Amino acid sequence: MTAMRIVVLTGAGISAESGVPTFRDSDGLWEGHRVEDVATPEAYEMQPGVVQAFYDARRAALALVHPNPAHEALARLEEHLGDDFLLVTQNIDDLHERAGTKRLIHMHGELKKALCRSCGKRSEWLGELSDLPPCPACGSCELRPDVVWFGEIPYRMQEIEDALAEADLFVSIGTSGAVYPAAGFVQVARAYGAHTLELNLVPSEGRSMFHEARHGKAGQIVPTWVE
Ligand code: BV8
Repeated sequence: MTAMRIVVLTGAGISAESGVPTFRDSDGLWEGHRVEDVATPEAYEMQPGVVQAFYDARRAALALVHPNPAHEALARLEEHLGDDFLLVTQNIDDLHERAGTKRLIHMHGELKKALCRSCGKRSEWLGELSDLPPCPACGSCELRPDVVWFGEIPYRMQEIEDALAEADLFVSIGTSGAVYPAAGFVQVARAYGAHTLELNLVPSEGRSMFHEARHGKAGQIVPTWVE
């Protein structure tokens, strides 16, 4: 019997107990803006200051937070499973990396990275977006936050779809199931015969698509599930 192949999807709820605010628990508003209105290329063109402030505030807050037992339990699971484990996160924080996760796909990008619109290269960027430097790779002044906005194509979708097709188990943790294509992964995994499990504070919008669900705080139910 080959080992169980597991694909885990995480959303903002896994970082909530670390002190990273989720998108829709604070009735989906960030300083009066809906994330769908701020996290878009149009918003970045029309009101770059608002979008830069949105990301600068979140990047600054990263320095104050730490991985919680849910992030740590997933890193232990990967140690046990090795290549039979893949973690896909919608989150742009670095808490999974800091907990030790290696086999990780940031499908919506990373807060600590900048992307060059001219040469496509990524660079580490921890400063304020209002004073982005020239691109270290090509010298152009075309850097933008390396995040996937609404209307843009998530990263590494082919790798994700290939992993979902091979998975024996798909586990969704801390996501409202409000944003596609991530919210549709459970249906893909199910179609290929995987067992599907939701671990979330409350039933998500996609709850009915999962074979099984456990509800509670990720910091408690994820370590219990992993053990
Ligand atoms: C695309 C950017 C084409 C970085 C984000 C109409 C119908 C269907 C779809 C669409 C539509 N109109 C437009 C679309 C497509 C659109 C979309 O889905 N819109 C939604 C609003 C309807 N999607 C796109 O545009 C995507 N691109 O579709 O391209 C394509 C597709 C496939 C292949 C090729 C081309 C791009 C979407 C990416 C947008 N960028 N982020 C950033 O700023 O962070 S999305 C943003 O929302 C974050 O990434 C976040 O991860 C994501 C989802 O939110 P959640 O993580 O789920 O967080 P949320 O607050 O919602 O929920 C938290 C959950 O945790 C809750 O359930 C809560 O109960 C739980 N919780 C709280 N505390 C705890 C907890 N659980 C456990 N323990 C706790 N302590």
